[in-house]
Amino acid sequence: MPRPIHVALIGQKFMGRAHSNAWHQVGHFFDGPRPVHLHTVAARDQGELIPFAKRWGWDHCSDDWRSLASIDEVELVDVGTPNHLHAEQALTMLAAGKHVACEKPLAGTLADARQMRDAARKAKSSKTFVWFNYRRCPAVALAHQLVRAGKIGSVLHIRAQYLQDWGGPSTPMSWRFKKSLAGSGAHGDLNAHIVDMARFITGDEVHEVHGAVARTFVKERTLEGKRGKSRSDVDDCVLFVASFKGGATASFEATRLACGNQNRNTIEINGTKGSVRFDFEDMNVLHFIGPSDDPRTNGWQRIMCTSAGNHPYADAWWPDAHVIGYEHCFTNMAADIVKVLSRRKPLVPLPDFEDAYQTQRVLEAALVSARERTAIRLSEVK
Ligand code: NAI
Ligand code: SOE
Repeated sequence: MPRPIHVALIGQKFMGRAHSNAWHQVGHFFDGPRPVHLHTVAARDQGELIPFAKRWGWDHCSDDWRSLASIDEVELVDVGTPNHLHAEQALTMLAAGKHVACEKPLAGTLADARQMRDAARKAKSSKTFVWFNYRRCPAVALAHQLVRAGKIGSVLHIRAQYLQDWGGPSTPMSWRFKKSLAGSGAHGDLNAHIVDMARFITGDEVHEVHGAVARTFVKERTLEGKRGKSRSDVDDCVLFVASFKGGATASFEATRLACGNQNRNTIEINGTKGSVRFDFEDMNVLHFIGPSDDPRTNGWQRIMCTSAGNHPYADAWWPDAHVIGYEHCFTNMAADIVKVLSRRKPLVPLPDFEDAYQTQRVLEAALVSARERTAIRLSEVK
């Protein structure tokens, strides 16, 4: 019987549930090289911890996340807390010799992200992972495979948008609207995902941000429990245009105020021979157009990415067109993490701290570009 991977988790709300589900389900759906054991969950609210641990199958719980560092059995610590905590928690766990899987964005600030990248470089026996979960939508993983195999030729244009609409004035204050806790608003939250997807699918890196605009439309928000108001000091939207080293032009837009768009994470990539297009709100589908011999039938193909043997991760799930959802991408990622911790290759590349640091540099370049109303070369962002 292979040695189990004992996992500990910090955070027990939105991502706490998504990650608990992934660690719980991975052994049910994937023939992983090692089983996963849900060892300990840590978070702030002691009252909620015991019922949470029981519900999701964690053996232990703690209101002191630092205590995880001294549990010898624990091999991997999974960080699902607000952005300002990522650096301290990851650094502590790396120093204790743990592997770390951290939520995105890597950190709230470039300085924190750099520290995390440096610590990961030093901790040679530890692996790091960042939960850019959309890489593991089968359609996005397929786009990566097709583009890397040259099926659309050389990449010319990347057009990515992440549009949400939950951030109106009636949404109360939370850590997501505080710069000191989140780092930025829609930008770090949503542009982080689409910058990662663009880099992942094309394999190319941003060379320059040519211009950017950031806006905060809702400047103060009601405190939970209606105890007055507090200033919202993050962006509600950030748009920027960029070019990649290979020459492609790119546009990115993230907003929390695009009425009618609830989780519209979309990317279209046009190459010299074809294009791919993905929309998370129809996440099982990849649109593809490639060269055709017959102009009469030339047009976009709508590919249902659920066919075992043909589409990434499809073997683990259901028969053709028995579609999967949001949570499955986290389980797909957990399966790849288990592979890497067993010295096997993930199905498609996993982002580590080094990789997520490159995304963070792009985010920083866009923020500086918006603030200074100027173009920023990535080589200027260290
Ligand atoms: P949340 O507010 O729902 O949960 C945060 C959790 O952190 C809570 O359990 C809270 O108790 C815990 N926490 C806060 N301060 C703490 C402290 N000092 N010590 C220990 N625990 C503490 O936040 P959510 O939505 O789960 O976001 C967490 C992270 O996940 C963020 O970095 C966010 O950007 C990322 N995220 C990623 C998503 C993805 O698609 N990959 C989706 C949603 C969030
Ligand atoms: C909220 O905007 C949020 O939960 C983000 O934090 C996630 O990263 C995104 O995937 C979904 O929306």
